[in-house]
Amino acid sequence: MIWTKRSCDWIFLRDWKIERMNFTVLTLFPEMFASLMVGGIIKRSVENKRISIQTIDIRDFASNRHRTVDDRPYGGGCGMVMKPEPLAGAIRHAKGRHPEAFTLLLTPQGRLFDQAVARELAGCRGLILICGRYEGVDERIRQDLVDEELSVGDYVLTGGELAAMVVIDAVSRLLPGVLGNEASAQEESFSTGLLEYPQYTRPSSFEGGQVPDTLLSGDHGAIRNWRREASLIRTFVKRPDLLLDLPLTSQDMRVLEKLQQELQAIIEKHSTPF
Ligand code: 4GY
Repeated sequence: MIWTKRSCDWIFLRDWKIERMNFTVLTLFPEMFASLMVGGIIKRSVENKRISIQTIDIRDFASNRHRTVDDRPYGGGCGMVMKPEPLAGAIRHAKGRHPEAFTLLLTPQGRLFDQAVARELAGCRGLILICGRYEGVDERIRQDLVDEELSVGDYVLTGGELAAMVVIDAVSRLLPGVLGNEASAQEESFSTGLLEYPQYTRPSSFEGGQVPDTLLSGDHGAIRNWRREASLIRTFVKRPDLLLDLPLTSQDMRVLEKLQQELQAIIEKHSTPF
């Protein structure tokens, strides 16, 4: 077991034996994934063997001498569709190497990817990420060879590659040993659902902007309260939808009730005709 000291509590992290998470990406543009190795936490995690990222070029599974991977859509219409045979070959190859992996197709039609989905996927033994191009992939591929379709947002990209990188990045930082500070992913899960509180570093005065006194006070209890309240109010102002299905503490409720009373007083003052 790994135990870590956070504030005054010992927190259980997870089993000592940390296994590596494998991401296998199926793409027509494997070179795009080299960007993950330019620097930062993902590069370090690959080097430290916490994760591995393998790319498979779908074109390597094309059979004709032109290495064709696309074809015209049945029924007509503009654009091209990804042929099923090369994709099926590539997916079966990936599954053969990682039989325990979960297979995802990146598409705007998929389930919306969020932090909860990232946490779910971080529990998988491995992920196979299929990146489409052109107008999409032959329907029979999703039916037969894909476990789940996933969307990183309601917009259309030119291919699934950037979406796959979003998934790799967000899932990786939840894996044990990936973030430098072991407690940070854990810490986050305590405040799940709220937006982050404002962060400051030195100097305490910058171009007329002051760091809030509480943060300079050294009073850790007061700092914790300030941050929770700042997160709560920030979430209320920027993303009130997030507050609807969140476990709020009684102290959170007091903050919101005070806010409600103040708003009520303002509204009443301005709506009194006399
Ligand atoms: N949004 N979330 C997305 C996307 C591009 C044509 C199929 C998204 O995940 N993927 O926009 N993908 C399309 C491009 C083929 C994928």
